Amino acid sequence: AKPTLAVVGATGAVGTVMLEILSSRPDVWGEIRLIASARSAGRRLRVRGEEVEVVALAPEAFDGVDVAMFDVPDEVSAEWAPIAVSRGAVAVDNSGAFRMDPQVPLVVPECNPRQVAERPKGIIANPNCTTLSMMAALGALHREYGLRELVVASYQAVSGMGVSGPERLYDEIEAVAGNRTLGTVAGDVRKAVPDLVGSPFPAPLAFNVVPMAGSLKEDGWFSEELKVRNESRKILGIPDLKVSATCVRVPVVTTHSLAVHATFAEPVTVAQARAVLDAAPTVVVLDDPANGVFPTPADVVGTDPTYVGRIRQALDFPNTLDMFVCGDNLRKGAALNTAEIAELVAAELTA
Ligand code: 2RA
Repeated sequence: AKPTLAVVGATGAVGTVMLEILSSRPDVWGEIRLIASARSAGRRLRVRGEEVEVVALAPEAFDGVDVAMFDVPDEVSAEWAPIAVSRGAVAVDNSGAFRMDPQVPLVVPECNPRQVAERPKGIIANPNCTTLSMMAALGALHREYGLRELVVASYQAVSGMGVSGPERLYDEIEAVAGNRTLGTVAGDVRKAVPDLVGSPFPAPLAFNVVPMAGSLKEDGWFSEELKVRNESRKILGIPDLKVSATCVRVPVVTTHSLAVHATFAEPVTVAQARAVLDAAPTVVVLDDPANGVFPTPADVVGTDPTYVGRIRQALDFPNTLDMFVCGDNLRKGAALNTAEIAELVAAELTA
């Protein structure tokens, strides 16, 4: 029989995209059970062309479930993924709760698919969308040239913060629309947007960029920046990879971008890098700037590949490439990668 899948957090930003993805991929699942907080229980959502009633998160909700995907806050995953496992499910978790646990694999199918089977806790973690948005491309280059150092600046979309991000950005843009003098005097945008109290952004994002993503940790680093470092090392299996990241929120609804400065053990030309990336099945090279060809979030949102453009050999750094990478943070950055991991587990369970 086909395995039973539970989607926990079915009504959230990633959960919504997950239902679209499950409706369009080859169908490996028997029952798909939708689980959410008690507040959302009873809602009916469409998946695979059928309406399915959302059930409340409870231990019994996992009975008979083979694979349970979690798209919920860290503390909810920390509590409930082990409960799902105790009821017999394999948990695929998209929160930060287990990513750095040495007994939990952190999987990107393009980089380390076999680690899906190494799950002593019955839990497999899905990376943070910022790291994940560049992993297919970096994994392919690492296999050929040996990645040694990674310096990135992110340009992160607001849907990475959940549904409150786009809601606030649309409100701010409505508030500033049509005012053709805004952005010319310090503080004018701050006055024009709705009160920041209650905003998910720490500063206005309309006509602005904000160099804060996630929460503030030690020594001035934000959690998103530390995730890029820790998770890149774990996924690529390079514990001593040198990484430095600056994560910035930009007024984009969906699709994260990264300016990547990557140093390799071996020399690598632009032509060689293009050939490697072209051969990577889930990477698309868009790199002909003379003809206006380069990736932008607005042009790739809603699609699955990792897009790479502006590939250059760094002028002053040996063995180093600079490039610009875009990936839909809700698809490959979250729901799609989780679905791909779950499908690897399903294949194993039905083998
Ligand atoms: C963000 N990477 O963009 C985070 C979401 N997990 O906020």
